[in-house]
Amino acid sequence: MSNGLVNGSYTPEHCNALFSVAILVAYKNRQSQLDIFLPYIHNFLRKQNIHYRLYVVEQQDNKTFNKGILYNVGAKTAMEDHFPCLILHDVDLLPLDDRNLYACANEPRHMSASIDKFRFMLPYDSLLGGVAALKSEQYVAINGYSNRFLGWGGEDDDFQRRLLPQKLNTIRFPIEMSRYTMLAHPQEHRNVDRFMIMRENLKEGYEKDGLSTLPFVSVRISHHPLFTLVGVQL
Ligand code: BGN
Repeated sequence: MSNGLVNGSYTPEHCNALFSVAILVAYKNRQSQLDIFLPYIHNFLRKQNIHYRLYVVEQQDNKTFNKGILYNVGAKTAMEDHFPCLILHDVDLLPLDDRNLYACANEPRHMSASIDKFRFMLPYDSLLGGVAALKSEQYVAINGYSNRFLGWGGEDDDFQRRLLPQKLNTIRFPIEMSRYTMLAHPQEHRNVDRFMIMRENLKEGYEKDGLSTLPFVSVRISHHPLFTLVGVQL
């Protein structure tokens, strides 16, 4: 293909890429955002001279959105494809600074610290939601995402709390390099159970809920020029 993309995968032509990265977008029913996100992110990423593959992990049922299950399925798929680095990416966030390299560091990195919606300020220090990069081995070590959160809120904070027992810290690039714009959308319905689930998981330990306890879901992989579609039915 003339733009060098197959299945959402890109390899730079004129150099050997230093980084090999799987970008996972947990997605449900936001076609208008995906239509903006896909061309934008490919144009952004191809300037970075990295090898990457974009996976859209789509929840294809009428149940409430479960971002954690989608990320766990996406991470498994990317690891089967031997990607050592995962970038977990909201579909409504567009990076604004070319220096924000889409790659993994030694510690998990929160990439979207500065979003226009929050007036380019970090809302709270432990935030890891939005866009985050971590090594596949780190994702496995923290047992991935919780499978228990439905709808909006808390799942990313639960994910952040999983780092500490593994002696991992969140790192960030300087704030000016971490800028994003957020595509407008109506506020999602907040999950009223989120505080309870976070408390229970903290108390009971993260090995009981996550990648290792992923419930059975139907997964269907198909290939499109701009992305690999991982269709999931809960
Ligand atoms: C927080 C949400 C996150 C969300 C950020 C940014 C909760 C749990 C509270 C204990 N956390 O408030 O999920 O990513 O806002 O919007 O609701």
